[in-house]
Amino acid sequence: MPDLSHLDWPFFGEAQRRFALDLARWADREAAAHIDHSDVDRSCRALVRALGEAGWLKAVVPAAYGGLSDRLDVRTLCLAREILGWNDSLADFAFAMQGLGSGSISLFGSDELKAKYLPMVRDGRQIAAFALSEPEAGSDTAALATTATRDGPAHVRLDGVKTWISNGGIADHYVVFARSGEAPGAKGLSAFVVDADAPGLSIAGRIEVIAPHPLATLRFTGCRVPVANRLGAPGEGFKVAMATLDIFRSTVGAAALGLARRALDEALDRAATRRLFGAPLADLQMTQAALADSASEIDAAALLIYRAAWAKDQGAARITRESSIAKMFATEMAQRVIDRAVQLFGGHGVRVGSKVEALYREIRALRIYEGATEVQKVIIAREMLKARATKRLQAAE
Ligand code: COS
Repeated sequence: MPDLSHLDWPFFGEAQRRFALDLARWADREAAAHIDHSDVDRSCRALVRALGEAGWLKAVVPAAYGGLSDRLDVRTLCLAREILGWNDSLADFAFAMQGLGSGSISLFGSDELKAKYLPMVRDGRQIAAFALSEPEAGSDTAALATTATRDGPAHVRLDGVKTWISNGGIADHYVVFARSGEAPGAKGLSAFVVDADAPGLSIAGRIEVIAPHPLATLRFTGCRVPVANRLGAPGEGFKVAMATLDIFRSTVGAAALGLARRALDEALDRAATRRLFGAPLADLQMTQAALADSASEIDAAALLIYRAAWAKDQGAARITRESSIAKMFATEMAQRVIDRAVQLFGGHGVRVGSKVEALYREIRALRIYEGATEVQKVIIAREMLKARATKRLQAAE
């Protein structure tokens, strides 16, 4: 089990503490039985089903649809990803995608869409996905080119290509962002829920990555979607994407935190048990420095993540700056912590099949997806500059 002593921090209430402890025990007992890293499709299907049946996916939907709390509780989402990430990154992936692929529905969907999709997502009977990135629009969301054209009174036609879509190929629905043309750039996008079996939607290819998980390129060719499947108002798609990412970026930081904690646990075991120069590795001050640096950075990241999550749960309209800081710091920190752990393991650290070798591959994508570190820097700086400009304007009035 991971160290959960931070549950004593004042960020958490009794419900979150209980959820975290119960989930950690469940993951310890149950998760491994569903995971085979050489067959990620089957594993992810099995994990989603198991997480749903055990009730953990209640954390990704609001209470009105069988969830745990009235609004998505970001601290609970973060705790879940931290704990599952510590356990196995595929378990974290399966949980996280149910959240990201349904978060926009919870936040912006009509009552009908929520009633149709959220209970199935919660029970693990519907695999969810989020389709934003395109071959020519990854970091620059406002440049996306997939089009949504009106097709009769009640439908739109989607045409274009989406890529790097997690759960692509196994998802039952995709939340798709497309250019609906109300205005240029960010003001002319809309979001739609598209069922995986919609005519005109096909899997153009699967993508292999260094830490395998279901990932694909999707092609939309005259894919007909009911207008009623739109999330939010016409032209509001950019806001739908950003508001969803505001929540889930903190949770990416939490997953990185889980991977880092696991690396530190592995490093501590190694330092305490490996002997060299006639003494435990842990007696060398260079080892102690590595362990101390990792522990300090882990605590700092945890404080940033749960600060962002807590702020949203207290009712903050936006946590753009806080969640970007948390995501950037935690993912970069985890890469450093895992790298130190690999170093302490020596040759065993790069041996295929060792835990730290897997962590070394698994952490890398977290510094890129849901906004690369460089994008987070842009967002953080802009938020500060915007705040300064607003303050000056108010002072001048
Ligand atoms: N919540 C709600 N609204 C938001 C928002 C947020 N977090 N962020 C921006 N908006 C609003 C803005 O307020 C603005 O509306 P107004 O003009 O009415 O104020 C509008 O959306 C456009 O915002 P902005 O001018 O910042 O748009 P940009 O195109 O300049 O955005 C960034 C640039 C980098 C911020 C954006 O493209 C981004 O986050 N990119 C990364 C996307 C990503 O994570 N990709 C990975 C794929 S997902 S796995």
